[in-house]
Amino acid sequence: MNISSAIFHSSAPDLAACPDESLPEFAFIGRSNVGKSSLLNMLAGKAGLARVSPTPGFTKLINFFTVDKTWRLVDLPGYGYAEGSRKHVSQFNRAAANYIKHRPNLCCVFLLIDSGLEPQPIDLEFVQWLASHALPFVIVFTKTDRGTPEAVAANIAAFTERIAAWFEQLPEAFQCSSETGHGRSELLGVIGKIVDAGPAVDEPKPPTVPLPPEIEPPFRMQVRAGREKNPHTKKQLKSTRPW
Ligand SMILES: Nc1nc2c(ncn2[C@@H]2O[C@H](COP(=O)(O)OP(=O)(O)OP(=O)(O)O)[C@@H](O)[C@H]2O)c(=O)[nH]1
Ligand SMILES: [Mg+2]
Repeated sequence: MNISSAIFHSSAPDLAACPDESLPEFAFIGRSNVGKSSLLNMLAGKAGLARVSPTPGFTKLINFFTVDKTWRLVDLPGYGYAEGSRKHVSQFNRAAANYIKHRPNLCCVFLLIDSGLEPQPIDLEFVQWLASHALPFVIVFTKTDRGTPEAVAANIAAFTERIAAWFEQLPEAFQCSSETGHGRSELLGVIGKIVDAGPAVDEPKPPTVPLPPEIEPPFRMQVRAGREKNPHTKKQLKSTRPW
């Protein structure tokens, strides 16, 4: 899949403020700092499209980017970063969760997992939440340029083993590095297949073991309080912001 254009569309503080539902969307979720915004830029082939920062909890809005005028990449705020008042935390958690659960044109969630770390409880919990809601997702192990191939392989194997019991068929998994471009064509292949087929996707297989009925991801998804300087729009959204 070749990309000719990728442009910022808009930012939304909650589901109600999201743009029209006319285009298929592909969203990035994962722990803060796992590399969501970097991966989005790498896939779009445009450095600086989404803002990247070494500071965890940087992306706080739902950011939409239109690609080739036909589909969208969606950068979501991460989870797992503990700072900020509970009010801010809960409001934004709900926005990300609502987007994932209720956005009708969301075709696939890319769940990013840091390949440099052993399985993290919060990531496992998030997989469980996605599975329990039968939400279609693929796993992307990020930052493969950082660790040795042996360490990356060991972490991926350990993660896969931990989640295996929850699925009849494991979600597709990919490895990528936004530094080297590793994994780009594979992930664009996933998107291209869905875009070409139209918005409908196959129903995911139900989990094979009983899962807690309603684990809400707000469990620990947290964002930092304080203003986000939105680099994409000159006009800032005002009253509905959770901070
Ligand atoms: N070496 C390496 N560093 C990466 C890679 N991807 C991201 N990073 C770095 O990791 C840090 C976080 O990247 P972001 O893309 O901002 O992460 P994020 O998941 O969007 O973070 P939040 O918006 O805070 O949730 C930045 O310093 C990036 O340069 C990668 O593939 N390899
Ligand atoms: Mg980000």
